[in-house]
Amino acid sequence: MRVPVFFHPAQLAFAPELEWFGGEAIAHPETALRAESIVEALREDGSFALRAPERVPDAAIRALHAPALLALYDTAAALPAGEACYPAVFARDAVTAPDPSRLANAGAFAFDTATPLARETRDAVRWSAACAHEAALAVRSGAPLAYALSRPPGHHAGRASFGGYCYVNNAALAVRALKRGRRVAVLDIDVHHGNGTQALFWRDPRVLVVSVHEHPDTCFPFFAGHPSEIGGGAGRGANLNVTEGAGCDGRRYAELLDRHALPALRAFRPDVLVLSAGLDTYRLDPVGRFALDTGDLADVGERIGGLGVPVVAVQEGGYHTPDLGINAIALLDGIRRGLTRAGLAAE
Ligand code: SP5
Ligand code: ZN
Repeated sequence: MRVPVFFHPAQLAFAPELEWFGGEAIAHPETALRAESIVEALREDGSFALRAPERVPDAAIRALHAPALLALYDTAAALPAGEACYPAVFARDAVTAPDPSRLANAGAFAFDTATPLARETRDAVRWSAACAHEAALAVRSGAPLAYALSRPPGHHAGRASFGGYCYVNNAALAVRALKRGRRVAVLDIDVHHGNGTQALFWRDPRVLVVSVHEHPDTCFPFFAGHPSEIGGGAGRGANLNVTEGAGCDGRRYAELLDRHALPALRAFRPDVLVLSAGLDTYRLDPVGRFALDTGDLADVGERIGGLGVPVVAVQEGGYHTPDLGINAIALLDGIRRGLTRAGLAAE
């Protein structure tokens, strides 16, 4: 099977220049080059069918995110070329709702200073979301595996919040497109906790959210991702955070999957899995501090495919651009092998 892959060139138009974090400005790690290097590797490989997605219906995004957050992105789309808005004022205890037609209010929606808005942000984010939506539709129509080359990433974005380089929660959008009658589980293997996804399904017992990440005491996003966070209300027990310290290698990571993440996923008996496929667990990643190598990522993929459940893989982080292509292919090939071994005709 050639794995359907979704990507739209308009995702490349957004090119944040600087990351402003902790009083320092550095080159922004979330570059257009990330997607370009993955596209190039997938093209060369030949076992992937690359296509542009259809537009995602506005209603699908509006079902997930607050109107004011989306209005803020519309406001940013009117910025002059080359200008970026970095949230700088963070409303706390405001007595009025923030006005999203003013970019100075961006801080009322942002949870960090590293996630800028520019005129190209809204459209790039829409197409990034469209990839996830279309990959979900492909799996809904019977593909055992589909890959959304979503960029910008999404798993940090919540209902009314953006941050961590994320604006619209692509994986959550895929979940919603798959739901109707199906049991959907999310597995988030980005090195950072998927706080947006956790929050969006916090009270939902029908969507299991499992995230494996560096412990938030030492790693972004800091305010969420602790193992004590297990879901709320009817969703209590349908959220699982699996954490490890910096330096976690492939062997230890496999243990985390085998002992914690995979048993929880199996027990939930999902009909379909949405994989938040961050590649920033890689040993050379400039943002993450885990130590997986390319072979480990293939092994992680094989373990995930071994669940025997169709997979919608949605790209999240991963910033060591030179190796992103081989790492994405390693992960996807691993998933394909695992699915085949589990009896799903994926090869
Ligand atoms: C989707 C995703 O992986 N988002 C990660 C956001 C992490 N942002 C916090 C980064 C803090 C410091 N960045 C410095 C990296 C340069 N070496
Ligand atoms: Zn990450």
